[in-house]
Amino acid sequence: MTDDPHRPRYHFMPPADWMNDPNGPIAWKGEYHLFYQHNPVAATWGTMHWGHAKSRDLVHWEHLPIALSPTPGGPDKDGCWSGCAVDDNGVPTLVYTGVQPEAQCVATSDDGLLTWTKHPANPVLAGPPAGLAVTGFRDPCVWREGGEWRMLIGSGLKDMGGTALLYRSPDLVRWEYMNPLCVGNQAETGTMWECPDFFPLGGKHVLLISPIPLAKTIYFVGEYRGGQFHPESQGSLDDGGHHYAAKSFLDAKGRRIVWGWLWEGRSEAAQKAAGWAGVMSLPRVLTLRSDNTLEITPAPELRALRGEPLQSIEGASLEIEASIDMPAGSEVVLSVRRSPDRAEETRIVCDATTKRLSIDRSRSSLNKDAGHDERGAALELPKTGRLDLHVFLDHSVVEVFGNRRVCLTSRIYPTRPDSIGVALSTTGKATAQSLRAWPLKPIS
Ligand code: DQQ
Repeated sequence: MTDDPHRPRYHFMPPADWMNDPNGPIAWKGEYHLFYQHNPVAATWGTMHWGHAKSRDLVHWEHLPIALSPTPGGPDKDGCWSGCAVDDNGVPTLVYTGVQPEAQCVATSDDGLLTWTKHPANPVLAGPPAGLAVTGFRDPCVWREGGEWRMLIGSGLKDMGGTALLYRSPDLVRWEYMNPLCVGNQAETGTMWECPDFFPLGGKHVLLISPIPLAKTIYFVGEYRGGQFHPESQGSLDDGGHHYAAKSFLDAKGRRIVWGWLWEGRSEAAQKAAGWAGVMSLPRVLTLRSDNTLEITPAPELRALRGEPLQSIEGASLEIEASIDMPAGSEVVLSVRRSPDRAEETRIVCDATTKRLSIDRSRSSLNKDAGHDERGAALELPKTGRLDLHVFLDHSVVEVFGNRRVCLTSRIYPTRPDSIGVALSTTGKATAQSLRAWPLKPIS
């Protein structure tokens, strides 16, 4: 696989086969542990296990044995689906969804998170509250509150909209239903909220959800009072069309760090032929801005991957930072993975007139099997007109951060070995104030 031109070099992924959602990130005794939805026998979604890796710096990872596998005849016989990890008074504990039917299960470790014992009372929560017509019941998010545990389960109320059901427990085993944390309007935020993630940030609370059928992670910022969440603003964690099921944790420095699953943008046949599918996004640090939106920045630890700054910028594994002044009427195009004749190129475009940042894959690959769409999001430039673009290229992954507000992550599969060019062009009175780039080192 080291010769595979599309396999990322510095994004986390399993050694082989399939990965989807990040699960249960947790800081434990000076190390970070990350679990993930994993099919260890094929590069396609299948019976779910929890893969496992650990890191000291959020960047370099050591693969560990699979943490959870389905138990024949058990409540997770058809798969160990997404969930979280908590510290239960010194005992590392995973809370996850067993299928089928969807039911919540618990597992603990007494050897430093290496092997896991499933609780004899599993499923600790066998099904949704009686009488509630729900569209799903999965992906527990657990935290400590007022001397008790609280848990959210991703769900939806039939004919109404997505929701997250709130529970309480003294011991992670006996759960009592409280109420829906909040309920969305299905015309706007879908019929079922997968992978809810809920945490305090900057004096407010943030709820992340991955709504069916919107296929992206939405965030709400609001007030959490009396077991109810009152959203005050809403945004997208990423609008590139390839980032889903985001899961966060609080690191040892008190930072809120989030990962998302980057799905492939090519056919299942191509995934099988490659022998792998699914990549983890870079770790992103979330902070709250005074306007109730999230500031999203790549974790500064990633700077450890930088080689010497490039004088002549080209490559498939790069970090690029560009600061551009964009007066009214101007446009900037950063073209990456570009062949000399431009038969292949991926265009990152900021238009000061339409106030939009976008990523255009219409010519990303000569291979018709690869995705060719254009995705974007509104980006209101500050009064200064300054655009700060931060771009990470890692073979088939492109992650774009615009003014630390808008993220666009996409997947590209250029076919030509000379599709490594980078070019910055401006129209109108836009001026590039700086353009810097580094080759990034592989993590394994
Ligand atoms: N993936 C998991 C589910 C979750 C979905 C199954 C989101 O638990 O709802 O692999 O991608």
